[in-house]
Amino acid sequence: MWTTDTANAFAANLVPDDPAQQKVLARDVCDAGQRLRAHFPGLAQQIARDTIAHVPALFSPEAMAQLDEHLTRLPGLVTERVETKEGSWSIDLLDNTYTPFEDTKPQEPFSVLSLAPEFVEALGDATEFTNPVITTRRWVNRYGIGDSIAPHDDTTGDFQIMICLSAPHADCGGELVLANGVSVVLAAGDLLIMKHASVVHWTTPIRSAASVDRATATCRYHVDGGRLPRSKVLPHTQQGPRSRVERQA
Ligand SMILES: O=C(O)CCC(=O)C(=O)O
Repeated sequence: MWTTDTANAFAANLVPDDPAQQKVLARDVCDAGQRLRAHFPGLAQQIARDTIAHVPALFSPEAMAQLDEHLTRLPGLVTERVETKEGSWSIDLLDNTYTPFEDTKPQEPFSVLSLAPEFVEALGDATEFTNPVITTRRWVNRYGIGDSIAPHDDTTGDFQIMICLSAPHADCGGELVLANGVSVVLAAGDLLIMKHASVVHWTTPIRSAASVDRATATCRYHVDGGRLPRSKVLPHTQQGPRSRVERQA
């Protein structure tokens, strides 16, 4: 799923000055790739049924903490704060340039993994997109206490992944809820594959008891002939309540 070259590039990018740590991280990525490959037939079925597929504990929480810290310290990082009545969160823009896929050079470790051709090809197969990926967009969503992403329908992009970098305990909010009745609580190290473009989705607010913020690194893939930019925010009143507890009441 990830070649040795990709795994080495990830590690070299994350800890350039620590060859011993690079070896450990590169081996972890290769192992994760092998486990992921074994899961793929089942993941394709999950996506067809639920529009998303969840791979718990693909990476170690320790590696994710390192990656998270690395991504927050990227030079020149641009952060957008989105404040709406229905939800507020922050977006660290990793690459918003919509450069053609074949010309996109990963500038940080998350992009090394998410742009690896072998991985992108497997994602295309699992989500049943036969046209080639022509461009991507990458960012990190960050949710502090009280934050949540407002209900929205991704009107752009064809498939997407999220790697959870950090998440509070499952009791502390941050659940991703889809209007098709599917929901998922991510933990640091989990991978989510999404073909949910037409499904409204949101997250539940992070509770004050949370000891860490929630952060999800995202890569959205656009295929040839697919859907290019723009996404709209919808009111909770239209698309469902903010929290699962309220939803069940
Ligand atoms: O962080 C999440 O779980 C959801 C992110 C999301 O819905 C999006 O970026 O469109």
